[in-house]
Amino acid sequence: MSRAMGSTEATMLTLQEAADVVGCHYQTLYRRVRNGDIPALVAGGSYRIRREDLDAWLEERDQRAGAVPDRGQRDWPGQADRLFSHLITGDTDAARQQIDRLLGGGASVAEFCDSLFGPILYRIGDLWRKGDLTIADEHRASRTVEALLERVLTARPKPGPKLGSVVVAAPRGDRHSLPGLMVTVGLRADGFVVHHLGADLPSAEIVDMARRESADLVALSCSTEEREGIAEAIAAVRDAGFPVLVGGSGIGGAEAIELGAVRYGGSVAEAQQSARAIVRERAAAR
Ligand code: B12
Repeated sequence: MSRAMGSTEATMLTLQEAADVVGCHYQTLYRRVRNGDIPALVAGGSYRIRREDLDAWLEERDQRAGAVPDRGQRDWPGQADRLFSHLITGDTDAARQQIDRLLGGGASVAEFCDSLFGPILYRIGDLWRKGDLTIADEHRASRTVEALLERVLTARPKPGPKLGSVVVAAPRGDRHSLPGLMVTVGLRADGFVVHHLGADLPSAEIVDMARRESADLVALSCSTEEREGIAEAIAAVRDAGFPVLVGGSGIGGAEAIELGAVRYGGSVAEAQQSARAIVRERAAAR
């Protein structure tokens, strides 16, 4: 595995830049340097870390923690099998350690959602439907996924100017908040300010929040076959002048567009692409 990038080999990083690469807090990285774990130089009164020293330390750390292959070569089905069993046995420590190793290996927020948490929740849903898992099993696993998502988000901050403001919700009658949370985490990691309203939200509340926060778009998640809530929410948000991005396992692209959405996305990666495109299109139209 190779994390070192040829063009950045001679790059000197500040502690904050190095913390961003590692995906940890500044203070954590500072402690590593003070302990002598990561080699650093002092320049102009502050620490500087050579990118190649940081890469070497990361590689060594990953090997100690259990090999995590590079992006693109990662065995997501194998990772999903492992995390599934931690979630089903309630082993939250093992789940957290697995996530931390993947974070150290550079996995993106979209990969976590689309290749790991999403497929596991689908599997849990199927087993639950067949009666092989209880509601309590599902609730425990869902709650752990929520906590792991927070962990992933904290480790992937996106400093700098914000791309825009988004309101995310599941409409009235839809109690699935997790898909919206995944989209929220994905968009925040991409640099959006996101106002996540959770599930079962009346349309008027969604519109009101979009107005108060001068949203650039509203992202609605739909996980059920029930159509009243989503149809009403799309119409209300669109009539109030906000572009609507729709996604989720309960609805397809053609139907979402027919109901008035400007775009549809089937994954967190597509949510990120679509949100960026909507913001660009709005800026160009002004
Ligand atoms: C957890 C869960 C619950 C939890 C929700 C907890 C929570 N905090 O969210 C609770 C217990 C509340 C629940 C309740 C019910 N549930 Co439920 N639930 C699930 C389960 C297991 C996981 C949902 C989830 O988080 N999936 C993972 C996400 C990440 O996948 P996703 O939604 O496809 O999202 C991905 C993409 O679609 C995309 N995306 C999602 N949203 C958006 C939005 C935008 C804008 C974009 C661009 C992209 C995008 O990104 C995501 C990441 O890749 C699913 C199983 C499944 N197949 O999903 C059933 C499931 C959704 N539930 C189902 C059912 C039937 C119910 C109940 C009716 C059961 C009952 N008899 O009471 C109730 C009530 C539903 C209601 N009125 O809302 C069915 C829905 C069938 C259908 N099409 O109608 C499913 C599919 C289970 C099944 N196999 O039958 N559920």
